[in-house]
Amino acid sequence: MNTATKVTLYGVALAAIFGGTWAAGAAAGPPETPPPAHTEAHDTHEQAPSQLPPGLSVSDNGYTLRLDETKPGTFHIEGPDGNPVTKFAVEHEKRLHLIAVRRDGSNFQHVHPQMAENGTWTVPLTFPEPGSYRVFADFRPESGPKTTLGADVQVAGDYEPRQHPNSRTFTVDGYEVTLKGDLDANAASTVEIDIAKDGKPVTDLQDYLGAKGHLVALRADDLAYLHVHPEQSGQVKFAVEVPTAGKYRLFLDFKHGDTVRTAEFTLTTHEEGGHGH
Ligand SMILES: [Cu+2]
Repeated sequence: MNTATKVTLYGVALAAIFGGTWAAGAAAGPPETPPPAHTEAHDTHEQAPSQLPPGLSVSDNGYTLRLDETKPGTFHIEGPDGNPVTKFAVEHEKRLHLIAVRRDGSNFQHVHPQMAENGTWTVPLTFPEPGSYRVFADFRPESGPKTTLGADVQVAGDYEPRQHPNSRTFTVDGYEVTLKGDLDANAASTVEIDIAKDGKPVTDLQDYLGAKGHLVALRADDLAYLHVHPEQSGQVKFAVEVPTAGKYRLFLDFKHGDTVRTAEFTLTTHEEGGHGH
């Protein structure tokens, strides 16, 4: 592949990944700057503010995550008018998904808070170990775009960060969970997950959040929260939009025997011409 082709593909991938952001930005931004028909590599620096991956900011698209400092499981989403948002669209069967993970990529939790009429959300959220945690709220207001906001919560005590070497297999409660597929930078990558128990494939997974499992993918260096879509009904298969080369933490929630369990993986993007697998 020559350099010109690479640059073009890079631009196409960026346009595909950030197409939604462009549309939202164009609607809110000055009318004299329409989005370009195609994206050149040299334009990248001009796009930085609106094209960051989701989850890196406490405030985005006019919405702000307001955690109750004394009770991190209590919070509201402040809307563009400064008031708590009370109307949310249902996505993956819930109006809001709350994810908590320590900054070292450990202690992942995915819970579904309840909202009071005034827009205050609550969920029992406990942090099992000291450290700095990232809390993400993933939602779509009825009158706004899909948004993921993140805020930090500090849990006092001696913090011993963990290393997460690359790993494609995880065992939880006797379930052996294996991730297949590679992550490619600047692209939508497909990963598929096999689940076995006692050496036999589990073929009767229950639906969870409208699919055969729910995947959260985070960029290890900054916990950017990637776009992930279930690819096919009936399979544990996902498209993951990977913005940059590097290491990623992936967390799969799956349901079997009426219990939701989480498997976690660490992948580094596939290097062209490398020895990834
Ligand atoms: Cu959820």
